[in-house]
Amino acid sequence: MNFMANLPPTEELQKLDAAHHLHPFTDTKQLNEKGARIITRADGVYLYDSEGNRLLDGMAGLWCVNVGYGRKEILEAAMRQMEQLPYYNTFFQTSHPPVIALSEKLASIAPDHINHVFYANSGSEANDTVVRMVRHYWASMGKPDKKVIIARKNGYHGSTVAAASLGGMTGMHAQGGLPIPDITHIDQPYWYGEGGDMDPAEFGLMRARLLEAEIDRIGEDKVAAFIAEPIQGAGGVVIPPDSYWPEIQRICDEREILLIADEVICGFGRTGNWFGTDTYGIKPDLMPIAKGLSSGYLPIAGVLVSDRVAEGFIENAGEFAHGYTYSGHPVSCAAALANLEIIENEHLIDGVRDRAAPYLAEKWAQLADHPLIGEARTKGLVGALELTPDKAARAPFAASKGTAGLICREHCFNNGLVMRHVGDTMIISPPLIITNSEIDELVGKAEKCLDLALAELKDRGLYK
Ligand code: PXG
Repeated sequence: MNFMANLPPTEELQKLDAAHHLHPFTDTKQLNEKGARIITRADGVYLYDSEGNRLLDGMAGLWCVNVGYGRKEILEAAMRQMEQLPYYNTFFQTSHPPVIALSEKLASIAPDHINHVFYANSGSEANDTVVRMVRHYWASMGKPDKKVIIARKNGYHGSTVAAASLGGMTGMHAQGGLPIPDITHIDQPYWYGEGGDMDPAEFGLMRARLLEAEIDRIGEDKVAAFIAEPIQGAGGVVIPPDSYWPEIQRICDEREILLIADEVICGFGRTGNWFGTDTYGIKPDLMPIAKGLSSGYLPIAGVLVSDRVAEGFIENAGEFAHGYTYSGHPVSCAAALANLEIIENEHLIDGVRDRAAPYLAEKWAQLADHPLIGEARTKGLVGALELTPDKAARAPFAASKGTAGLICREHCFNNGLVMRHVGDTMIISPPLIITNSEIDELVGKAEKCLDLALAELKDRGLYK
């Protein structure tokens, strides 16, 4: 059935969706009872559903639509490339203009010591590449025992077997027999949730030094790398105290291990610089990238590789028996190039740093006065609100984790705002093009929905 031209009623779409479509990260039984919300089009920072509702997309899709919806330049670039060369691979000693141009472009915007890229189609694939590349690198350098990758609890690196193993979500590990061997997890720098009475700076140092302790426990000769997101996104926008990253960098500099900064969310302007590593002054050896690389218009991802690793790898690794049919897909590369051009031509990153981020920070901070909010934090254009029934104690609700978050998210959805919840933390990551008046709208709606959530929590006896 092709109903793209003439859309059937919402109910019919929902029925068909329930009959044939298994959704990611979804309890299908629960969804099918309720019916999915059908998003039919989008423009700028707004989504429209099949019932004609307009929603402000506070999540930029899934942290990816950095340049906003409806950008004709990307559409036209993809169309031109489809006409010219819709597909060819990069496996058997061939290349093509869009992948060459994009690689050169990425080398120019990446930190100075990074000049190579290996392509994938999703952040998960990029992180699977990371695991194999890092282990094969050390083996090629004559150190095959350096296999262990240290990651973080509650980190998110994707959903494939290796990427979910790097991730520190225990609920994911429980499904499908993860993690794979030789991956360990240390505690995250989540001050609000785990810092107790400690000063944030002191807490940041303490959590960073867990890396040193873990390297000592395992033995430096067995550790290949440490991987972390500059800001933990899916884990609930965990913005580390300023003391955290410099200490991690010191440890990595002193030890023979690679530093991997997962830039899938932070990359391409989200924190007010090209990369989260620029914002935090980190010098990583590898950077997985995805999402904002094409603003989600087409799937494309990659691993940016430092000169140190690339040189050793090229010299010693021989054939790297790894790659995807669509590594460096020409149409995705053309879309990514057009996307990067928009980011540059419209000075979107300066706009985040100098205008949108400070404006959001000021408005968002005011939400901390709301009776339901224990902490309101932002960095660049990501933000989080911690819901609590007791601000002073940062106490959890007397209900299973996520109950209050879900209540709040539902009110947001029903009132024209997409704001996600991770447990009882509300999070946002709007498109970088968001204007100040759209930020006003976002924060105004968030406040209204906090009021509605508070009333419902009181009704249910969860807030006294
Ligand atoms: N690394 C990071 C830091 C991510 O946030 C991935 C890797 C995996 O990317 P792919 O393209 O394979 O999904 C991600 C993805 C959420 C949510 O609900 C977050 C992601 C994906 C899906 C949902 O916050 N991040």
